[in-house]
Amino acid sequence: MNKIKKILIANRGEIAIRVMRTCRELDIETVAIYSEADRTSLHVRYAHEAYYVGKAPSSESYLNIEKIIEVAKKSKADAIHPGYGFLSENAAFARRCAVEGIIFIGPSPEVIVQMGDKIQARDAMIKAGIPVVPGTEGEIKSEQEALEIIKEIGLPVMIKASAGGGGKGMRLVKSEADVVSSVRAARSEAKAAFGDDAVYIEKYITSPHHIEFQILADQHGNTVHLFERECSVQRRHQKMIEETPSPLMTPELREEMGKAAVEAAQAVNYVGAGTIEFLVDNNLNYYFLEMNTRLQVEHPITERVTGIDLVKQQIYVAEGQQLDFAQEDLRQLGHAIECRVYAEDPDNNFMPSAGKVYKISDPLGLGVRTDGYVYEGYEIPIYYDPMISKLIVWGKTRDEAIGRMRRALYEYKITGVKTSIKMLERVMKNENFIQGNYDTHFIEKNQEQLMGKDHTEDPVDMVIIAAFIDYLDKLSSVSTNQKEFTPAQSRWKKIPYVNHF
Ligand code: MV4
Repeated sequence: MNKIKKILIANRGEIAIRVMRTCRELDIETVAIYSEADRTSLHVRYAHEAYYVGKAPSSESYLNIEKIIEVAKKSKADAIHPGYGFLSENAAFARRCAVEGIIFIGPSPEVIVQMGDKIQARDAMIKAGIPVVPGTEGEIKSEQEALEIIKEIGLPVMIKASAGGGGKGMRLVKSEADVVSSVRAARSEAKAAFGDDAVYIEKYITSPHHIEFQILADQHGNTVHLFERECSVQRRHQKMIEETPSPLMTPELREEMGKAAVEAAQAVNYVGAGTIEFLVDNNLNYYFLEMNTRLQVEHPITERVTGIDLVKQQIYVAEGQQLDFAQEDLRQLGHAIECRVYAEDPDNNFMPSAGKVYKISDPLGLGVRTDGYVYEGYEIPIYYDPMISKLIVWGKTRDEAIGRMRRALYEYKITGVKTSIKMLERVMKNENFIQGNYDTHFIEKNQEQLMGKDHTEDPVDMVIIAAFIDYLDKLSSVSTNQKEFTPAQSRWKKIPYVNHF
């Protein structure tokens, strides 16, 4: 067994810091890489060492395999953690690490290739007896074949690009007249986007839930699942909120889907942390959708209810250690919810809101975790993902978790850039969400309330904004002249100032 002493984190932002936090706990040295746009990023300051790898565009920095390998060798890192996005599901990178004798903290290049190709993934699951959405076996070779399949399974159907995933290169077909043109359009879109025009067809599942299972497998054949994450609150294939347990789940279904997830992983000899995505329909039928061969953005909710540090497990597995727990040792304790905070302007079609963060005040208190990376004075680069932090709360029950999330979102203050915090607060107050009555169409179905078009919050907002401006005034008087600072009586609340000290 090979103890890892130094890890290069081939990523930026919150996930780079998240990985380094565990490294520090394990007394593992950390190596950061950074682009031109990230010289002042927090992950650079958090690491033991940091190396410049190229210009701001990811293609020249965080995707620059040659440069990253060069830095790994120069810094004598034993392993590379790819985080999510960037090179995390790049088989060529995983292979290159192996060639250079560097441990890639993730699964084998072979399984990355296999699961990256959605037709291969689907076929592997059919062979393993895992339920998949009714549809084609293999790719469709002609428009004639497409029409035949549709006769069998019925309309509507989804045409999906084999090289796609996460909603890219998908087309919904509702009428027979559109089949031929949709197959052609999907093909040329896939060819342009991925250089691969293979497509397949699935029956369209109406209003499904997106429920995924976390799995963990070591190099010795032990595989466990760490239960589900409900990820149905999404807009345009971008997740906004995740929770575990899923409000839809029953103990029986959980056991069955958990078993299926473990079998799916074992069928492809999976090693490491991975996620099996399922669609679940209204009758609680479940279907394998995709497998993600990386650590996911939403992993903290699983960590919170199971008590397992997934990054630590990834490192142990990469070292060749055996999992030191079995399936029957694992429990889901209480309820966890994650809200993703994006630097986006909901009033301007969710355009990224780049710019300088003026004030940021993270929520604290019982059951609250934030995974972020921005600080006061930090300029959010335009080149990367607009997600600036994740707020994760825990409660003994779902109701307690929702109340705690509502409270934590209230405490979360970010000025200088627009964020999704307000909209997240509206979800926490949405009656359907509170009832657990939602699926993948939640955002569309609750558009009016979630966009604040009903104006019910406006008077409350005025008071809160005014109080916050008052607070900012006081802060600036602290920084400009310490001596003159006397806490003024609040202009907004008729409570006299009391000095408790
Ligand atoms: C589907 C589907 C309905 N039927 N496949 C979207 C992301 C990609 N991973 C697969 N997606 C879907 N595939 C069939 N056969 C509906 C979706 C879908 C969706 C899935 C999960 C979460 C949100 C979604 C929003 C719209 C559509």
